[in-house]
Amino acid sequence: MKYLLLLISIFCILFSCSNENRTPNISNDFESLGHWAPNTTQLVTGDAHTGKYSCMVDSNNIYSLTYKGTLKESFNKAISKIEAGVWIKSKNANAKGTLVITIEDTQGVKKYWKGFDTTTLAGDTWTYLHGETEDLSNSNLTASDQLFIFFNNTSKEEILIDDFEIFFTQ
Ligand SMILES: [Ca+2]
Repeated sequence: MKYLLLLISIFCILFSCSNENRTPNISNDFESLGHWAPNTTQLVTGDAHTGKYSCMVDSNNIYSLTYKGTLKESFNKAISKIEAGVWIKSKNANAKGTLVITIEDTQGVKKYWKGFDTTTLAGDTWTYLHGETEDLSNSNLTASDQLFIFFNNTSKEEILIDDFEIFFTQ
C-alpha cells in the first residue's frame, strides 16, 4: 500500500501536477500579440525565455502587456477555475511583482481580483510564476464579463516576462 501511494505521488509530480504537460487554453510567447494590449514598446529582444521577444516591465511601464477578452471568447463554457503562469527574470535582487487575474462586468466594475507575488528573482535564471483562483462556480460570472491577466511590477526594477499561459477548468 505504501509503495502504491509512493508511485501515485511520483506519477502526480511527473505528470498531472506539471504545467509543462498540459496545453494552455491561451498562451502568448510575445512573438505576436493577438488579444494582448498592443504596447509594442515593451517588446524587447536580446533575452527571451523562448523565441526572439520578451516583454519588459520597469518604472516606465509597470504593467505588462495584458490579456483582455470576454469569458465567452476566452473559454465559452462555465468556468470553475482559472490558472495563469508566466516566466519571469530580473538581474536585480530588489525586483518583485504580482501576477494578476481580474474579472470585470461590462460596466467595468470589478467582480474578482487575485494576485500572486514573485519570490526572489535575482540572477540569470528564468523562474515560473503560477497562480490559480479558488472555485469560481458561485461567483455569478457571465459570458460577457471581461477577463484581464497581466503582470504588475511593484518594484519598478527592470523585469522581463515571457510565455504567458492561461488554463481554464470547466
Ligand atoms: Ca518569447
